[in-house]
Amino acid sequence: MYENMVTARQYEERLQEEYMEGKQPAFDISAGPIPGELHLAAGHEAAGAGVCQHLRDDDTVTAPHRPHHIAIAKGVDLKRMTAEIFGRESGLSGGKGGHMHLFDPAVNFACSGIIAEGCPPAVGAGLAAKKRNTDSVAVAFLGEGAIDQGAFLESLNLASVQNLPVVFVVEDNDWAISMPKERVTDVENGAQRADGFGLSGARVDADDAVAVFDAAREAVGRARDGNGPTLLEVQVHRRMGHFMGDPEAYRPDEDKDAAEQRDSIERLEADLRAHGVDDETIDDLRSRAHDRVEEAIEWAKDQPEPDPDDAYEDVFVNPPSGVTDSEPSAADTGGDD
Ligand SMILES: Cc1ncc(C[n+]2csc(CCOP(=O)(O)OP(=O)(O)O)c2C)c(N)n1
Ligand SMILES: [Mg+2]
Repeated sequence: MYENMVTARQYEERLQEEYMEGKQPAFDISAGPIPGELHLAAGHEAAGAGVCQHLRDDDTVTAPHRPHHIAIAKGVDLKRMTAEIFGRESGLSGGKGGHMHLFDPAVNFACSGIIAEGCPPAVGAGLAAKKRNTDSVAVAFLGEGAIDQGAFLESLNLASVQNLPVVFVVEDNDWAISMPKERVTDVENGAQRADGFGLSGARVDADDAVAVFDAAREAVGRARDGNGPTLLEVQVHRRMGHFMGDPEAYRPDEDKDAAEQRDSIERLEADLRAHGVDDETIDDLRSRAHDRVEEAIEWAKDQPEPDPDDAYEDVFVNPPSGVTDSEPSAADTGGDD
């Protein structure tokens, strides 16, 4: 878990450097080697690592717009993920998805920029696992800003009534862009939502990665044993702006300072040391993470850009046989008048 979390943090620190190239002095979001938005997950790492530690490749994970720590913990190919973020041809989706739309069927991972969008597909994956009589599970990660979304609430209900092997993991970082949680949701503990849908609910603090691990073991175990879904809310901290370039004028300094002071990586490191893990082992894990990150970034930057002629490839599904590209007939458009 520690290696996973350090990899995610170091990876994002490097992405941040690459991202800022060419974007200053006035922030130009379209400039540089990574054009477009970039949402970093520093402060969320324990949620991804603690949950995914219990998952196998055949388990499904859907993640939101802040996906890197979860993708890394799920075992998404770091090189191809990086190439995707840099918009290169060898990226997971040929460079057409970017950082919010990573998709890796090898480990059943997908994410989306539409909040709560991952919930229904996770329920679908849970239903498929049940119908196929496998013990695979599905986990949907979402932010606390998405817990009033219909897609989430309907998914809770369906997973519960059908007793599906699904775990919903809400990463509560207290903010949805510039909107503080208490202004939009009238429950302090989002896991209470579980009561209204008849599933198990629990809330843990991600400052303590081991507590996340323990809660996730129970939730994933319940799903794998056929005992139904769980809603797990994990308190995390947003150490950065909502996205790179966010001036965070709305955010009190104390809130940001508090987020920076509670670091789950430092806490886990202290726990490991207290359990006798020595400096050499910690250094080894950190340098393995460092080398992996550097290798992925160097590899990705060396990959070719996509051919502009392929811009429309893989954007829509191929039309079913019998459907052609010809002009619609008068009948299709409702007649001549
Ligand atoms: C359906 C939908 N509505 C609005 C948005 C715009 N949007 C992007 S991120 C975000 C806030 C998300 O907050 P939260 O779910 O708490 O995740 P966090 O960014 O804090 O990790 C919103 C409203 C969106 N992507 N999708
Ligand atoms: Mg949030």
